[in-house]
Amino acid sequence: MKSESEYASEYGYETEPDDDTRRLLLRHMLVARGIDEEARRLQKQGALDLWPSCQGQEAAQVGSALAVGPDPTVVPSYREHAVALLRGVTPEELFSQWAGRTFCGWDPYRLRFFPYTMVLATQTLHAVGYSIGQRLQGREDFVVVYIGDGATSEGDMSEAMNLAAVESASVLFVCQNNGWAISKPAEEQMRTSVAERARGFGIESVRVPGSDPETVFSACSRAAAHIRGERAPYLVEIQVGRIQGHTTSDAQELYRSADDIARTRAADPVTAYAARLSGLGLVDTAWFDAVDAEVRESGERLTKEYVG
Ligand SMILES: Cc1ncc(C[n+]2csc(CCOP(=O)(O)OP(=O)(O)O)c2C)c(N)n1
Ligand SMILES: [Mg+2]
Repeated sequence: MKSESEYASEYGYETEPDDDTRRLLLRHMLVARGIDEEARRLQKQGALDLWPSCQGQEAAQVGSALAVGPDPTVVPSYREHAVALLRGVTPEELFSQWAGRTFCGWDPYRLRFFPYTMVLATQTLHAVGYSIGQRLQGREDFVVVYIGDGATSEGDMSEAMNLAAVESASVLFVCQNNGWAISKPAEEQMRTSVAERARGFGIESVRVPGSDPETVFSACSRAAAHIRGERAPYLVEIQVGRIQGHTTSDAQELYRSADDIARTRAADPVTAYAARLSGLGLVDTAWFDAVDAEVRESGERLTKEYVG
């Protein structure tokens, strides 16, 4: 069997991001953070019904989405706003669902980004079925499905992993383990890592920290090369921190220690990566100002639309 790096070179994958990709990683992380903040503000003003923040999970989402590129179909859960924006969903399209204006908001066929699902883990079966269907139609690209740690406790996830393994479906499972299912800590939900559980089903897997987008990018690039080379599923478990509560209506300080929340905020992947690329001289003040201006313009547009 070939090594993952052999697959990577055969399929033209970069497993280490170059400098342009590094800037792109940071840019998408900053945009996602800015749009997330705008959504939280609008929800507090009653313009959105609910908002599950992705703050703290930007490195995991942007690193994985950039690594797999634009071709695979992405099947999200409900918190993958950074992936949505990267795939070309506009902030307006993204917010319209959370304002109750539409069931989806974007064109899932054109963007190859499925509608969000609120029913935990159902999307894993949709993803495996879609992948098998694609293969039957002679279309071979793979499917990326996102899932949270808590949702892996649903039977659907076990069925999906087993089906993917026996059918050798080209599916990349990306589990963002933020340590919480609303107020239930992950360590009270499982005795092994999600990555280890996947191996029990016969799926190759890896567990990586989600604090650095480059680590995630490399892991997912290798996973993508493996899936394309072996025509078999793969699971990447990414350990992330949840900076905000479960949604805007959750008061996490009621069940989470102040120390734990402070530690997660201090390890913010967006500020850490911004500092790192600045330190390397890859971005400067003018670069940050341009990204800020773009985010501010979107924010003003959205405020005008929703608040007037
Ligand atoms: C089938 C089902 N059961 C319960 C819920 C209620 N619920 C919504 S989110 C959630 C926790 C999910 O946690 P996790 O999968 O870790 O995702 P996270 O919100 O942390 O990203 C629960 C129990 C649901 N939406 N669907
Ligand atoms: Mg969780």
